[in-house]
Amino acid sequence: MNIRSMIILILVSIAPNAFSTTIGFSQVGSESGWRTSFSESVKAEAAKRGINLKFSDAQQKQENQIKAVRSFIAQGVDGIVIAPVVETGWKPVLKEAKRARIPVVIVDRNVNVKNKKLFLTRIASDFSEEGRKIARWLVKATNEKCAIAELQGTVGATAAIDRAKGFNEVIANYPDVKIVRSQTGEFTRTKGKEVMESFLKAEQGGKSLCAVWAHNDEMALGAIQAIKEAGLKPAKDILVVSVDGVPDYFKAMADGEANATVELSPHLGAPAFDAIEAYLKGERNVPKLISTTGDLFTQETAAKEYEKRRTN
Ligand code: GZL
Repeated sequence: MNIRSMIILILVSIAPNAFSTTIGFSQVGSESGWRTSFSESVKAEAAKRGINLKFSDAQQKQENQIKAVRSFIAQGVDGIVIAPVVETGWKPVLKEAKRARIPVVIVDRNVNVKNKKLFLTRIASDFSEEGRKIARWLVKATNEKCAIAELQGTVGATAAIDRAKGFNEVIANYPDVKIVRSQTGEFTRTKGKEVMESFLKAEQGGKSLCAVWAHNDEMALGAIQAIKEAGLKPAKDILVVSVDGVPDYFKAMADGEANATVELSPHLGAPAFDAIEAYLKGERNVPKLISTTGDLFTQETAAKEYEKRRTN
């Protein structure tokens, strides 16, 4: 081994991070099982690639995300990944990253900026298509007649906006399929249960409800609890449909307490890191959207699918 290789070897052993790619990741929080899986998947992928990952949990607050991104810029990271909590308010900090010549990848929810050059690409599911898929299943399952209670996701979040858009686009063709109650459950189980309790009270103890449509499994699992505590059978007296495909929800479907979900892949780290690594190697033709839309799952295959996904 020559002197130069020995010096590099010694330097890498003393300061390994100095030679690996450093990426800052601003994550929304840990509000749902899906979000936790997403964070774990990104951290595992970074470790597999030897990426020095700086992870920031914003606890669902955009101001924390913006602070984290500014800190990544100040540290001179090689790339930034943002999972934006809401769509608006991103232009200033994205311009700062652009000025610092740091590539930014948006994952999952979107940012509402006119200048698409402010980020490298976005890796996400087509949330509207998720809404359309679940609406088509519900219309068929109820012979085109259903009074629906809707648990919306976080106000201003792309997933909430677009899932509602897709769902409503389909049910608009069926006059007897209607949303009769709608409120945000903030994508959490606790709030989902609380809001479902209020819906049940307002709808003759749930007797006038045909289904609950939750923008994510976490809220649906809270709604299932509320339906059971009201003395009704979830997935029978009141159908339960949702999005995410987390293991707990597959278990609920296998137990006959939920009806359907559209799976949302939490594995967004690999395509995000691919895009940044390609950019750092000089690639400039990264597509503006890399789509990861999932399939619809129902009770028929839930037990088998749960076995594949359960962690313990
Ligand atoms: C959708 C994502 C949503 C999940 C929820 O891609 O933004 O955020 O559906 C999570 O579980 O809170």
